[in-house]
Amino acid sequence: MDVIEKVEVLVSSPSRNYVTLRLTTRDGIVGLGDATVNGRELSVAAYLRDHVGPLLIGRDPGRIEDTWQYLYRGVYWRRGPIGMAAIGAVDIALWDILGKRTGQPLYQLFGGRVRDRLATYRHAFGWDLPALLDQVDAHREAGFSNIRVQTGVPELDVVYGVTKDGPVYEPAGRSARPAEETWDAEAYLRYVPGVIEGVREQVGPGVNLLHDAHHRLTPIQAARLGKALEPVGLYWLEDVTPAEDQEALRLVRQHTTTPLAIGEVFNTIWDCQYLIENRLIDYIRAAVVHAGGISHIRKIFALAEVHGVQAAPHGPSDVSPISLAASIHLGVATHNFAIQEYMGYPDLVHEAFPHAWRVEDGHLQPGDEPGLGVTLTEDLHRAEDYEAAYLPVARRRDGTLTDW
Ligand code: CS2
Ligand code: MG
Repeated sequence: MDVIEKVEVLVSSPSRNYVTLRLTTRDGIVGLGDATVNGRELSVAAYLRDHVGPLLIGRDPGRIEDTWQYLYRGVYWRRGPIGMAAIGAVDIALWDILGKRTGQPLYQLFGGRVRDRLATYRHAFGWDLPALLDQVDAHREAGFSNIRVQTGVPELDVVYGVTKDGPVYEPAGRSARPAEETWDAEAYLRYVPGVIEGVREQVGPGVNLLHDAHHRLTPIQAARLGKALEPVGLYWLEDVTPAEDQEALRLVRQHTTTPLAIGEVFNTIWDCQYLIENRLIDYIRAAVVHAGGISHIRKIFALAEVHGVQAAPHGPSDVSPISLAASIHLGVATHNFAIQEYMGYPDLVHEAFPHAWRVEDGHLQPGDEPGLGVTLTEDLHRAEDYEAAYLPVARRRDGTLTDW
């Protein structure tokens, strides 16, 4: 029996912060896991270094499910983003080791392909309609037919997910404290439906359009938005209300046939259970890293399958190419996996995590390397490059803090 011999937690910043777990076995097999929680990187790193790592030494890397149960059920303090990302990283790394040991790409170990290629969606944003259309056109020219559209709001100075100038966007800004932004849901509701209608008019019916509201509306505002966007025929409307008020989505659903997606902040199947069993959503957006790794997210997808809900995991720049690899392998091998978000990465991130997965004809492919098919470029993972970076905080016009 092989055993886990070395546990390394790498905090690095090849242009943005990541936490990577590297397990090495006595036989010399290396498994990689992603443990990045945007804006809380050092907490997961400490959880892994101080509490999880020492427990892994000497364990059989082939006991993937038992290790998951040990790290989850064996601990009094369960759930939560930090602990679950740590468990997720271990689980992803153990699957990577299994793939390498057997010489198989992970999708083969999940039962083989159920589809030839995996649909993906890209991000387009612009402060106004012409700027947004430029990015939509660029994605279409590159062969993508699923596009998330986000726009500025003239009555506001900043809008999360949109820049006023420049085609590049990163959700977390480097600074010692989060930036503070002003948010006005009514101003947003007055403006955004018209812009998205403008995009639809321009692109015609053949392009799937998505939109993300980042948990910032009240239930009835969300219902209004869903209804207003019905003529556009959105692929989905994402995160309309705060994710913990799950009953809110019943109200939204009673008013609109616009498909609903939520779950990028969910950590376990129990966070998803109510929404899935009550069919209050159409797409579940949990990410492999944040929802306890491959073993656990497969159970979420299976529960979703029973209830006609489709899988569509989170895939922003803060989910590392390791997690994205795991998601793509699952994506080609899971029947109810609808689409994978691919926000894209700065060039340096691709260099820091050389990967077999690739974009091809507007779709994603996992590649055929054993395991995840991701390696690390050692000298781009330097601890000293880490710098605190935070998502912004939003307040209403009267100064009241608003939701994420
Ligand atoms: C967004 C993300 O990709 C998405 O759907 O909601 O940009 C999200 O805000 C960040 O990943 C937060 O870390
Ligand atoms: Mg989102």
